[in-house]
Amino acid sequence: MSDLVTLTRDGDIGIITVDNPPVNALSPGVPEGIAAAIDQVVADSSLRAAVLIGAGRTFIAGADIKEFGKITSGQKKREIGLHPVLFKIEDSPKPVVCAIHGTAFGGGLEVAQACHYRVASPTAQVGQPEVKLGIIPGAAGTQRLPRLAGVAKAVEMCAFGDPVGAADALACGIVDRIIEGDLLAGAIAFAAEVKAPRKSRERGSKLGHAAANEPIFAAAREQARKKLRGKNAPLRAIDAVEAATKLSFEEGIREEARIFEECLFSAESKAMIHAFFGEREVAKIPGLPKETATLPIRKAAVTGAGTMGGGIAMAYVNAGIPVRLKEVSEEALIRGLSTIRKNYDRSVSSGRLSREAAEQRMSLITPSTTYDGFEEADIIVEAVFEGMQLKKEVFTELDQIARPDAILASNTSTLDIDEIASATRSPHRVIGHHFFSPANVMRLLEIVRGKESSPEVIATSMTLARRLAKVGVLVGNCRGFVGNRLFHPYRREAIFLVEEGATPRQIDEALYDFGMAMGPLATGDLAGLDVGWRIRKEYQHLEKPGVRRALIEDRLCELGRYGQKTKAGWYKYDDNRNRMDDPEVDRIIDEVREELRVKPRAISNEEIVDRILYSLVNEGARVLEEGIALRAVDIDVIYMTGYGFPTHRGGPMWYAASVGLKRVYERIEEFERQHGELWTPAPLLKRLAEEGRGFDA
Ligand code: T1G
Ligand code: NAD
Repeated sequence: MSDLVTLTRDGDIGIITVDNPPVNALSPGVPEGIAAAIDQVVADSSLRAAVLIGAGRTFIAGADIKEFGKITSGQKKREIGLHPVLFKIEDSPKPVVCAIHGTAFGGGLEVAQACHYRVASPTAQVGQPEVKLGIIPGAAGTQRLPRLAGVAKAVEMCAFGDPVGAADALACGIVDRIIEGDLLAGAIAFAAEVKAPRKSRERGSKLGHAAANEPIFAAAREQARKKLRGKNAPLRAIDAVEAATKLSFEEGIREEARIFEECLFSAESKAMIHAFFGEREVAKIPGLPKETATLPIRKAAVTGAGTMGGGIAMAYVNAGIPVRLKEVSEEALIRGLSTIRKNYDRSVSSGRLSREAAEQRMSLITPSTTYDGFEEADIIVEAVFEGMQLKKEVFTELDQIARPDAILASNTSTLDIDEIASATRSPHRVIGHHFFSPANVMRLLEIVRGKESSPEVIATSMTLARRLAKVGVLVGNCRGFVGNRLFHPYRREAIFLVEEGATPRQIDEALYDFGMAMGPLATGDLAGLDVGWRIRKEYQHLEKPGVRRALIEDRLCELGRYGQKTKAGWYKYDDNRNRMDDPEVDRIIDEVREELRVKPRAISNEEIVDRILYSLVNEGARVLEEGIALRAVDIDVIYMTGYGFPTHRGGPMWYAASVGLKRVYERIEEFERQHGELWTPAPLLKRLAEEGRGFDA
């Protein structure tokens, strides 16, 4: 037996413990260890049953995802998988009880399903999240789960991949008992009670019949196409569960294996596995030791309760951290609070939150028009209008009021963090915390280090991001940091393409079809076109004379068309924020084209996607070169968690590498010949294209 799996005993019950930190993944040696332990239990006449449990913080969290890359790159042959050990467990003549705490995910839940009984701690979660990696369950999860939990539940779990809590798992038949208190003791007691094994694969009563199942599969496919647009694995997972209702168990697992293999070698899966590890990689900061001290964050304060300030306050109280929320006037405060209230009411009415929880969170917000109580805060986040002078005034005030060890964070989208910090006596505690709209929803937190930001303030910010259920990405200080700096050429090219002949709807639909959550122009309307307009005016003096500038959006703002907040921007909006084409915009576009003496031309969607994405990638190569972004994967994570870039495309830099940097470089050179110096290729991109390498390789 490997040292990853041990067998001990309690009376006549064998205890099989999987101990493969950090998450007991089914790495090489673990399945073999479990199989050996089962053999020993079966052979040992003094043992009448066994309990399978995980050591540490969780049960088995799935197959070892790191092994997949080795298989798809041909480094390692795909073995026969988990089936032999699962059959060994299921065919054991002695009952095997699985004890679940933490997470039983993917292959972990499939191992649990092969056990004869499952007990769980009240906080345990079970799930088949494989589709979040662009694959489907590959160890009979799509075959045993419908037999245990019914077809509808199995489809929901396998196609959407979200975890299920212990109580729900008990209700639908996945778990047989919830164990309060000591899980191992409860599992041993349960094992002592059960008389005989019970094979999940032979429990066909919940498989239903074709007529009843048809509408379940149809509804799931429709929902998957809508909610997981562009992703193939969810649809294939539904196919596999459907196979379970039509084929024998043996035929079903063969069909599942065929689909699994097809998905595993797909670009979608490689991109989503890149995204999975990427979200973990960005938390590792070269040169910032793991043991760097972090400051306790028990109380927070926010200045400005506008679009962002309100959402930031919600992010804090959602994490249980009380917030003081300051505005300039009662009127502005009431406006900010009512937006927060509306957001919570929406969560309650959609069932995502209980009324009680909503009230509890609202009670953690202390509204104010003064800085009273700010001296108690461990962190103060500034979210006032985007203007350097105002920000510096506010930071000078905060520097006077705040406790000397409190962190001062700015939510600026573009402004120089070092200049803001220069308005204080303690720049070491100033840092950028750039949330994304809506701040209580978007997962990204771009953490902008100033040249004086201390290691403790950086480490605290990275840890705090996790606590706020955000993905913290550390970036350097420059105009627009990483996200918005790359977003600038991304949106600029979109507007140029309109000036040259495309319509706003064509632009947005081309990027939407590519997989973006929303097109670049509609996104502008959502965030507020005035934010970008203020920034362009703030930096006008830095613009290189003679270099082409996008005009239409400034024209829209000059007419007060700020987007959704004014019900008119690139589109017009009804009270329910439904987007409609606006002939007034067409008139403005024609007017600008005339001024520019541009004869509109037909533009292909391929050119639209290439120009808009490659302008971003080119700028991405520059921020990498400058060290503003630590790794290309950081840029990918920023765009997938903050800008609606599709995870099945892996992020802009991964996407470019999957197209081939040589091809991307040649296309950019082409655009440079057509459109001039705005398309000068980044030296890094040129070098990597010539060397035939990827970004982080
Ligand atoms: N394989 C390899 N490494 C893993 C891993 C896995 N399954 N899960 C986590 N890690 C690493 C992770 O990269 C990080 O490493 C460390 O563990 C801690 O993770 C046959 C084919 C379990 C909820 O999709 O959802 O089974 O950065 O920071 O926030 O059908 O990890 O420290 O070096 O995320 O407490 C299906 C994936 C696999 C679950 C814990 N299973 N994991 O969250 O810690 S496919 C999954 C998670 C499969 C079968 C198929 C989470 C977690 P490092 P962490 P956490
Ligand atoms: P907003 O106009 O919606 O809100 C700004 C609020 O600040 C207003 O309610 C105003 O009354 C208040 N305010 C102004 N001066 C103040 C002061 N001295 N003390 C307290 N409150 C004051 O703007 P917003 O969109 O929330 O942007 C706020 C900041 O967040 C800006 O720096 C912006 O660049 C940044 N940001 C915006 C977005 C976005 O999508 N809107 C995204 C990320 C970052």
